[in-house]
Amino acid sequence: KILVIGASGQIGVELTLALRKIYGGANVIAADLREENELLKGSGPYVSLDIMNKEMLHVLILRQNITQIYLLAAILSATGEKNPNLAWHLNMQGLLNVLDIAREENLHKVYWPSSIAVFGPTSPKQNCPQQTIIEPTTVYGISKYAGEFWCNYYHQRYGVDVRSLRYPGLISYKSAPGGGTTDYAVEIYHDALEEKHYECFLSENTYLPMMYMPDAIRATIELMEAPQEAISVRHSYNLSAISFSPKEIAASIQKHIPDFTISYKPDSRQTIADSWPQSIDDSVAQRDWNWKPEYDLDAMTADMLKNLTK
Ligand code: VAH
Repeated sequence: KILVIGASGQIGVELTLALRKIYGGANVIAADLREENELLKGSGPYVSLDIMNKEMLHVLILRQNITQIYLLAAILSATGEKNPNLAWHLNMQGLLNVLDIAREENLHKVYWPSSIAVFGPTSPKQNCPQQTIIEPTTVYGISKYAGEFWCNYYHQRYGVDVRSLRYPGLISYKSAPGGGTTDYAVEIYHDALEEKHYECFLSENTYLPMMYMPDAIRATIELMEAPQEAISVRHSYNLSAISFSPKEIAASIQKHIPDFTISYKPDSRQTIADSWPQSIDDSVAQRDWNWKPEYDLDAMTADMLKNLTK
């Protein structure tokens, strides 16, 4: 059975629904500290879980015959800068709790997301490679990079089959984003429909690596279903789809809502965004497990506006 930790979050909701479609609702246990997301209700079992309580997690895994864990619980970049100690503690100890139980109970597989936030101002801005200078400048990025080394360690030393992707900014309509710097690219669609105006907290030419959630969910499942021998990266795979700026996503929206306007009022998140690469080289993921994105900016905009209008 599969356990999804952080199942009520932006990625968790969609990943839980996708896994339940493949493996059956009863075989995917959704867990979160928060209450069950509306979209999950009725689709399978839901349990309350504090990832920091290792004993409770261990009992849950034994009681529910869990063989795979997807750990999505984390504090993201913007929130993390407001609570550095909590972000480090939760992001790090949560992963170590899962990895140690996976080793002890010999679980089949573990999935844990990293992020393009591991890269810092000294990493190449364009086509940032899988291996390069990596000096994160946010607590979130530090915790994700440290986590990558722990994943590699548990694989090398104990044979834990833990797999990871460095997600770009993710855009979705099913559930709200969780306090990241890329959240503007979700808010803008909601405001375009409700106010026909969006005040953006990043400057107009802030290019960032982004991806539509359906692509991110498919990448996760394709990685987890790839044969072990195909996986050459046990830290975390670079993953790429689209890069755009607030100015470009606004133009994409204006093709559907001509009188939509945008204004810019950069805040502290601008510094975080400026520390990240503008585009990512994911040629290793393409080579190892045939990664290929499907949504470009205009296709994402059309699908977001269609589904948010419903
Ligand atoms: C964040 N959405 O903004 C996350 C993601 C690359 C960005 O890690 O923190």
